[in-house]
Order: sequence, then C-alpha cells, then structure tokens
Amino acid sequence: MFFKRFRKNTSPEADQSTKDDNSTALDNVRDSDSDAPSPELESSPTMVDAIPDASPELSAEQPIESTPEPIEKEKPSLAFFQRIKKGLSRTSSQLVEGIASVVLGKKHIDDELLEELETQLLMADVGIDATTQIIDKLTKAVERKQLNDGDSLYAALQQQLRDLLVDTQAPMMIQPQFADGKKMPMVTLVVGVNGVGKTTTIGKLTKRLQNEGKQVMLAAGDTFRAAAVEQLKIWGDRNQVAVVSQDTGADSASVIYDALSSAQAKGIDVLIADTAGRLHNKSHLMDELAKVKRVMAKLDPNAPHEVLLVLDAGTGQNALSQAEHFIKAAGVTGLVLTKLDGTAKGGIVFALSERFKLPIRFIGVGEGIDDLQPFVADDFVRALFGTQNSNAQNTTTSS
Ligand SMILES: Nc1nc2c(ncn2[C@@H]2O[C@H](COP(=O)(O)OP(=O)(O)OP(=O)(O)O)[C@@H](O)[C@H]2O)c(=O)[nH]1
Ligand SMILES: [Mg+2]
Repeated sequence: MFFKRFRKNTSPEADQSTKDDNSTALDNVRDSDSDAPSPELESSPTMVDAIPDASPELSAEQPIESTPEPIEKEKPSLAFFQRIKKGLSRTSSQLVEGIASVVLGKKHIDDELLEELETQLLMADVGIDATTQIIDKLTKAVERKQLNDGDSLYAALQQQLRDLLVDTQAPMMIQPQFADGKKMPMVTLVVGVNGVGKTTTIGKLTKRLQNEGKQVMLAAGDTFRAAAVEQLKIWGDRNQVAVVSQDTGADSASVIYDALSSAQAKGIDVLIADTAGRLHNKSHLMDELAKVKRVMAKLDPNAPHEVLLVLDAGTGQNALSQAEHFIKAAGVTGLVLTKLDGTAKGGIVFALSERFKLPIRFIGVGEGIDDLQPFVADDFVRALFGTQNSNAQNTTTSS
C-alpha cells in the first residue's frame, strides 16, 4: 500500500539536546555506588530554606485521607481551553491547516488524497507508527464505504487521533502514603535531558498542588549547575515552600535523602525532587538516577511514587529515544510534554502515546506559572482542530 513506502525508522536520531556538555563534570561529582545513606551522603551541609510551619492538620500523627485525588478537579473554563488552544497554535497550523486544505471539500477519497494526508501527519511529527495505524484504519473505512468524502474523512481522522490518546489520559493522583501507621510524603522525582523544562515544571506543579491544598517541599537534586539551586529557590520563594539543598557539587542522592527525611518529619504531602539534566544515552549518568532511587528507598521502600519524565515537544522524534532510555533507567511513571507553544511538532504527543502508552500527566503551553495544564485527550484534539463546542465546559480531567 502507498503508505508502506515510508520506511519505519525507530533508531535514535542524532541527539538534539544542546546543553549536553556536563558528562565529564558530572562524573567528577559522582559518589560511590553504595546503597546505604553512607557517610558521604551526609557530608555536605544541608540547607532548608523558607519552610513554612506544618499546619496542625498536616501533622504526622493525624489520620490520613484514604482516597487518592486527581490533581485537577476543576472543570475546564473557556480560559483554560483558550490557553491550550493558543499554546497549540503552531502545531495546529502545521497539522490541521495542512490537513484541512488537503481534505476538506473533496468529493471523493482516493489513494492520492490519503497519501497527502499521510504526508501531513508525518510532517507534524505524528511519527511513522502512529501515522501508519491511522491511515490503515481510514483506508479500511474508505474500502467499506463508511467514508465517502473529504469532510467525513476529516471527522474520522479526529476520532482516530482521539483514540490514539485514550490510554495516555490519566491525571497525576495525589496518593496518601503510609508507613508504620504514619503519613509519608508522596515523592515525585523529575527527570529528563538538559533544558527540557524540569525545574520550570516543578515550579508550576508546586503552585498547582498548593491550589489543591497540598503541603509541598522541594529538593534541589540538581547539584551540578551552579545556578540550578538558585533557580529552584526562586520557585520556592514564589510559591512559599521549603527548598532543601546543599552546595553545588554535592551528591544528588544525599540532598534528596535529606529532603525526604525532613519531609517525613514535617508531615509534608508531596516532595518534588529536581535532578540534573543528563544525556539519555550516557549510561553512567543514567545510573545515577538509579542510585537516587535506591537511596530514597532507605526511608520509604515505595519512594519515589511518581517519576515524571519531562520532554521538550520541540525535539520531535528524538523525544521517543529519550523516553526509551529514561523508562529503562528510571522507571518513568508519567510524562510531561513542555514547550508545545513553541513548536509545530506537537504531533509527537501521538507518537509517544502510540509507542509507550504511558500517562501524559501535563502539557506545558508557555513559560508562565499557569501554563502547565493537565493532559485531557479530548481537549487536546479539539484545541488542535479549533473545534471547541459546548461540551468543553463539561469535560473533567478525572479518568
Ligand atoms: N515556551 C515555553 N518555555 C518553557 C516551557 N517550559 C519550560 N520552558 C523554558 O525552558 C527553559 C529551560 O527550562 P528549565 O526549567 O530550566 O529546564 P531544565 O530541564 O530544568 O534544564 P536543566 O536544569 O539545565 O537540565 C526556560 O527558559 C523555561 O522558561 C513551556 O512549556 N513553554
Ligand atoms: Mg533544571
């Protein structure tokens, strides 16, 4: 069939990450691979900035609510929808305007039309696997005479895109944790290559969690870059939450261990740990993440409860390769796709979804503190196609 001529190419492309020169320096700050919170984990002084007093109702002795809550309960407002729509405008003009010009108004569907549609999907980084799947289904529907003209093809395509995303819609759940009858913080580890938006995402997520009434603490686990701790502290100040840190060059696992210990003592709801950006194909750097996880488990065998992989949507197909490596090394439980506002390659959402079927917890559609939005498949597709209707007001993010 015509679409078979597009060769399947799943090999990692040349790495597009630009800030990738930290491997040697990170090597220098690596500690031994010891599992235990060994002396070197305790060696640097730990600073805890701006800890607000834990409120009485957050005390570790209090009984804990038992029902997990989705992080976002509000119904999307028009502003919410418009923000996503605006953020997706570049992808929308690449993908949807291209498709609309090719498909809409056509009286007949022939191979040539389907081939043009396929090209448009590939150009927007929907990826070969997802594109093949979509075109395959549409071709069968045409053969069965279920689709007769361009307009019906356009509608069916939107449904196919929605179907591809169904498995990935699962909001981040704030799950109360317990050990020995005591409340434990839900630990979220944030990982990804350099510059994808990890720290910014943490800042935005903190605000979102606070709006849900959660007590949050941050761990400055990026001990590599001198400015990294400061950057996290700025977000801490902005949100008025404690940031646990050590000096640049300290052991990341040590910082996160101290932070978890402090968060447990204070009855914090959610501890979010930042990490240094690292190249996904450098195995020794990826091993450091495994060490961070092992050290955390000394304090809570179930921590981290969430490992968020942050991916820059603008890296296109390279995001697939990053995801593959981080899933192996860090046990990723959810994705955050950032910078959807700055790229025409937002079709990567479909490629990721088709390949990994991992929950996409959030999408980043701008640099502002409110520009992190829970991922809702239906909203995403409607925002992309600019087809908001009255249903938008009734869509919730709960799975
Ligand atoms: N337009 C846009 N910019 C974003 C978004 N998310 C993050 N950024 C920007 O991306 C840049 C890098 O963000 P950081 O949060 O520092 O990225 P990082 O992954 O922590 O980087 P390293 O710590 O160096 O690995 C910053 O200028 C952010 O403002 C987004 O959703 N949209
Ligand atoms: Mg950072």
